[in-house]
Amino acid sequence: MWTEENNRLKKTFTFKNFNQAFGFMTKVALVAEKMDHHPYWTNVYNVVTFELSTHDAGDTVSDKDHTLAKAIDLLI
Ligand code: HBI
Repeated sequence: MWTEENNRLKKTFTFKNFNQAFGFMTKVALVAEKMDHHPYWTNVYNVVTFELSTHDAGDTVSDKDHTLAKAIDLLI
């Protein structure tokens, strides 16, 4: 579930292994580039964590973040 805190839209995804996690990240990267909206994210082995915000909107959560969050969920 995406949660909003400290002007960030956050969610953590856990995969079976690094290959699964990185394959997911590759798909997210292509979507993000198409949207010209890029996530702050971290990856450690099988865990990918997003903290979405919009610099251009004063570093707060905007409609673009919610749209990207929905697109990310569709990749699972
Ligand atoms: N990605 N998350 C995020 N927030 C932005 O404001 C943003 C972005 N990607 C590209 C982008 N803005 C462009 O409009 C330029 O500011 C680089």
